[in-house]
Amino acid sequence: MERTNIQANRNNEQHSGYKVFTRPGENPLPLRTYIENARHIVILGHNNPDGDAVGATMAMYAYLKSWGKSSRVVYPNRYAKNLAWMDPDRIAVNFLENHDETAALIAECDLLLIMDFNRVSRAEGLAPLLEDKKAARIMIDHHPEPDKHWFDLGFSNTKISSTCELLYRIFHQELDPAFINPHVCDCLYAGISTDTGSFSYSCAHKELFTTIADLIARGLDTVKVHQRIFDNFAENRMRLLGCCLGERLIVKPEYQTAYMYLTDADMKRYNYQPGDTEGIVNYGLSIAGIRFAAFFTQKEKRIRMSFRSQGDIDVNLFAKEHFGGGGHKNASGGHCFESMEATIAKFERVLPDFYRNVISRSKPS
Ligand SMILES: [Mn+2]
Repeated sequence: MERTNIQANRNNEQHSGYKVFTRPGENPLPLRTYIENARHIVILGHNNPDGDAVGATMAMYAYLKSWGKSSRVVYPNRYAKNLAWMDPDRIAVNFLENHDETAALIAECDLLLIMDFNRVSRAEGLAPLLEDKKAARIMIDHHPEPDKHWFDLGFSNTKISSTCELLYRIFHQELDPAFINPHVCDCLYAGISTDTGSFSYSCAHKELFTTIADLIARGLDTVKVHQRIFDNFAENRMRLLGCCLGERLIVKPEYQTAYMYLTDADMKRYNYQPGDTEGIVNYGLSIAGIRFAAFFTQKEKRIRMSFRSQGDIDVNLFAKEHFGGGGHKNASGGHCFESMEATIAKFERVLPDFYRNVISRSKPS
C-alpha cells in the first residue's frame, strides 16, 4: 500500500488523520526516533484491559518485534481469557499479580507507549510508578480530553472507532507499514470489532472499511478473530448473561432506557471471571424503542457502571456529571461507592432530567 501524505493527515481529527500534541513550547522528536533510540520499551494498556487495549498493545508489541525491536507489555490487572490468543509469547505482565516484575520493568524502561487511555489515573495501582520522569511518555488514544501536560508526545483522534484504528494510521504515517504482519492485523481487528460492538456503533466512516480491506490484504482472518473473541465463552458466562437478561433487567419505556445489574452474589454464583461482563451493557439497546442502556456490577464496596447510547445522546457527559467517570459520547463508564440499592436509586433519580434534557431532545437515529 502506498504511503499516505503525512502533512495532509496530521493535525486533522477527521477519520483519515489524528492530532499530534506536545507540551507547550517543546519540540518533540518524531515517534520513529523515540523508538529507534529506546533501549527498554514498555507498552502499557489500561486497567481492566478490553479488546481495544489488548489489541493495540499486542499489535504494537508484534509490530516492534517484526521491526527487530524488543519490548514488554504491562497492564494494571489481568486481561480476559478470550483475549489471550493475542499474546502468544505470553509477554504481558500485570501489576496486580506480579508487583515486583512490573515495577522493575517500569523502573528500567526509557520509553513508555501508552495505549487506549489518556490520563495516568486509569493505570490504577500502577500510576505512582509512572511518575518517575526517566522514561519518555507517548500516548496513542481515542478518548476525549487527554492530559496533555503529562505526555511528551500524543496522538489523538476522538472520532475514530478505536485505538487500534488510530494505531493502523500511525504505522502508515509515522512509521513503516512494511512491519504490519498477519498477527498485527488480527490484533488490530480485535480492537476495532470489540470497540464498535461488532460494527454497531462508532464505525460509520468509509476509512474504517478501507483499513479493514487493507488488513485483509495483509493477512487478517476476520472469521478466526470473531470466533476467538465472541464464540469462546465458558458455559458459566452464558448463564451469567442469562441471569442478567432474565432476572436483572429493568426496562423504563417512558425514558427510552433499560438497565441491568449484577450483585456480588450473582457473580459468585456464576463463577465470574475477568471479562465475563464485557459487552453485556449493549443488550439493553437491542430492545425496540430503547436508546439509553446502563449496566451496574458490584465489586466489593464499589459499583462499576457502564453506559451506552444511540445517536447524539451524550453518555460521556452523563457519566462525568453524575458518576465520576467519562469515556465517549456513545460509550462511557463511571462508578459509585454506595450499595447496589443506593446506586440504582441515584440512577433512577437523575434519569427523568436526563430524559427531559437530553434523550427526548436528541435526533432518533
Ligand atoms: Mn478503545
